[in-house]
Amino acid sequence: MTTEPSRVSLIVPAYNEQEAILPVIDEYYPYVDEIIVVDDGSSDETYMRAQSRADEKVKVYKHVQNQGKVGALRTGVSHASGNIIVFTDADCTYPASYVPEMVQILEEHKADLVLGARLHDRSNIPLFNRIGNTIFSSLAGYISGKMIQDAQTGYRAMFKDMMPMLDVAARSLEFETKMTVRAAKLGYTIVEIPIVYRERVGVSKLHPIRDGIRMFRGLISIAWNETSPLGKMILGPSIVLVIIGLLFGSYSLYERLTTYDLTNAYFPLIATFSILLGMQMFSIGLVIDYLSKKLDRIEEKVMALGNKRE
Ligand SMILES: Nc1nc2c(ncn2[C@@H]2O[C@H](COP(=O)(O)OP(=O)(O)OP(=O)(O)O)[C@@H](O)[C@H]2O)c(=O)[nH]1
Ligand SMILES: [Mg+2]
Repeated sequence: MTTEPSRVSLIVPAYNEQEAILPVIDEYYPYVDEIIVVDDGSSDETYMRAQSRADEKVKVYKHVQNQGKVGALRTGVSHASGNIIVFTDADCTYPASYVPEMVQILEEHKADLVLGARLHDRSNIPLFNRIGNTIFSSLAGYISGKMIQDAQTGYRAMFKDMMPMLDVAARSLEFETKMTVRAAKLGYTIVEIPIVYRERVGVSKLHPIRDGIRMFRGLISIAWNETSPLGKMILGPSIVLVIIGLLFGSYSLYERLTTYDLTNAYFPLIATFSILLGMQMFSIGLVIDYLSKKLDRIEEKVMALGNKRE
């Protein structure tokens, strides 16, 4: 893709992170070519403290009003001059020492998206978040058909020109999960490198329930939006069939348990038939969706090769 020498821009969204922002800047300083801190309308000293480190390498921007993490990341990317961008949190959780490995993987074109997967020292992720992380990563893996161990990590690297393809509609912390699933569904290569996750400095901005619900809704919407039209034509009716089967089935079961009788002897039959047919169609839909995505990717690659030759 790119032959120019790499220039690495680090994007650091920061919302009320006065305790952690300077250690984060200092830790990443030797590893990157540019650090872009985006203060997201903090009410503490985050901006002032970050500004005290501003130089030709460290650039600090400010949102007058809080826009959420995604807004801060987008502002950061829009100011980035590097061809490679790395996202990290402003809370000292992600060690900077993994940047060279992430960059190398991108430069060698072994991945389109590199994730710092929090697989070591998971005790530093609060228990509730750890459970959520496991559930959402498995769901993300299932939806995208790829094995993903940490879909939510905020530590990630990509070529800047990938950003339009991987930017997803999101307001908050569901952004990362949606981006990972989108990348996987579109057939981009994701490489996860296991990282140590340190204990957070300062107060967490994560609301497990609110952000969990958003993440779940985000996954459902991305699962549907990124499904090919042909896949949707088969998956849509198959889901309806399973729901119809479940309704007939539960009605019959309820009747059998309460009145010890069945008003309609065909209901259990309809239930079994609908569920089985629905599940068969669902599997076919998944296979068709996978194949059409693969064909799209091959077409994209052939077109890119053709453009290069011209
Ligand atoms: N949640 C949140 N984070 C923001 C916002 N704006 C910027 N951020 C930054 O986004 C990063 C992610 O927030 P965290 O609180 O670390 O969320 P997390 O990493 O999922 O949870 P922890 O494990 O507690 O760190 C931090 O660097 C925040 O300072 C915002 O409006 N809301
Ligand atoms: Mg964090």
